[in-house]
Amino acid sequence: QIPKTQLAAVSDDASGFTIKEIPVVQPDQLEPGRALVKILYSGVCHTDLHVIKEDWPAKPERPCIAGHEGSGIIVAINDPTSKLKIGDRVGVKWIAHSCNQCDYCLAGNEPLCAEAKCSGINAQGSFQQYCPAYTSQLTIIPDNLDMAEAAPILCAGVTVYKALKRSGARAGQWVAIPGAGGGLGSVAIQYAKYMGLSSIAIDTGAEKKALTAKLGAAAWVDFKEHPGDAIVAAVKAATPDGLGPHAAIIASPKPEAYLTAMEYIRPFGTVVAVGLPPAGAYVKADVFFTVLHNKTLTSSYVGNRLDCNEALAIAAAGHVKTPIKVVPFKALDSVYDEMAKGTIIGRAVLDLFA
Ligand code: 8ID
Ligand code: ZN
Repeated sequence: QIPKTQLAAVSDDASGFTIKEIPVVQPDQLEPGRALVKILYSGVCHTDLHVIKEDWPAKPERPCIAGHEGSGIIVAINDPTSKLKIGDRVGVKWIAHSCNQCDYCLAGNEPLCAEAKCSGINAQGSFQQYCPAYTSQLTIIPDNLDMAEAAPILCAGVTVYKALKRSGARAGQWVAIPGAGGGLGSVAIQYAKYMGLSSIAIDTGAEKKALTAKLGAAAWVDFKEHPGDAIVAAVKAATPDGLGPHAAIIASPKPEAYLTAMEYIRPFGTVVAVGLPPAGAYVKADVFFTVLHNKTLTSSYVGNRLDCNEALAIAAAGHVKTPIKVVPFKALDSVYDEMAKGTIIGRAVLDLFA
């Protein structure tokens, strides 16, 4: 029942992509260590847009098939050493492969593995109906989690969950989330709440304000109403003692969010860099006050396999529900357009067979 051809979003250059018919890797053609995953749903992450547009120093190998929030079913496998089997519900993530033997992998830092492969960069991603995935990084999706809802957890969910852990913020404390109305931000609010944190949603527009309030944000700051440095006072004022949040998870794809965060976090606070604006973006930190106020700048890059399992389990238990809009595969172009304009509320998820 595995077809010979499939639809895939293939990008030949930075101008875009086309959805076209390409061959399906047949079971007897699968390389060792691979499984063929029938992709049912794939979230569209802003990373996919950065990748095909070549925003970053890391450029994709062409032709590239992006997509890294793919949920699907294993329909063939060539890996006798793996416990995975045909019929398993699995997720295709940003980290598509890691060696699992180097020091980074052994310590649970697979994203830093020198041999890591990334979906859309040097591995095929989930914007295709049948993905020849590496078994090394396939993630099992819990039975009781809806496949469309599971998709965004595979990147947005695990990334913000890990970033919140790396912030060191504890129950009772405050966290600012620039980008709160987007894919990463809308789940960050919910993981933060689950971890006992109060969040300050930073984004723009009435719809995102309403969404972030519904998802449990304790406060709202519209970045367009407080341009430039004016946002510093507004974010500090959103905390009960006026000192500012204990942490900030930067989930914005634009560089502006990196210019004020080190200033609005409270003394001893931590900024976690997550959003990845195009090359040439910098974090602004005044040296004197960074030292005198003992502030920390750190970063977080997706998460490891255990982080992802935890993020999925928290969602499966009902604590996190990504605000998704499921659209047909052929809508990918308009999703990218809206994403570039910043008008997507939450996360768009493609139905690969609609
Ligand atoms: O591992 C990582 N570090 C990782 C993992 C996954 C994604 C990093 N990312 C990066 C993406 O590459 C992208 O740069 O995180 C960024 C956010 O991805 P996303 O959540 O998928 O983007 P989105 O759904 O488009 O949401 C972005 C939101 O940011 C708001 C927009 O209004 C939108 O709601 N925003 C913008 I544009 N400028 C802002 C600003 N100055 C802002 N919010 C606050 N302040
Ligand atoms: Zn992503």
